Amino acid sequence: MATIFDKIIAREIPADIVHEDEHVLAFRDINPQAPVHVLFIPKKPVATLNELAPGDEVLAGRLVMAAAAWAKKEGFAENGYRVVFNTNRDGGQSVYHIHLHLLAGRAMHWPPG
Ligand code: IU
Repeated sequence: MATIFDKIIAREIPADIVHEDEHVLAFRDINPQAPVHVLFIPKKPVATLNELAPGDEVLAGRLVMAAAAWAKKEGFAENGYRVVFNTNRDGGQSVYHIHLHLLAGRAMHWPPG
């Protein structure tokens, strides 16, 4: 099922895009939970981590590597940052198109809420 993230990919609604390549789009979260909060999404729609299938290893790796490269480019690698895939209800997922949250710019807490 199409989500709002498909509309962002199609440029039907605006987003503050910070990275794009053939397979991955990254944009700033509209409700940031840290000074820097960016979502990395695959252009291919996959609802949750549960729907990742054999063959999606590269897709999942691309998200992680795009996030790490962006964090490094923006100068967050040394101090650190957090990446999170919220999954389904208990994970706090609200948009059913997988997205890797990248949070940076402050010390994170553990355990998370
Ligand atoms: P979640 O892990 O599914 O809860 O994360 C969805 C995120 O998408 C959440 O942090 C929202 O603030 C964010 N978001 C957005 O950046 N732009 C939108 O148009 C919508 C949600 I809807």
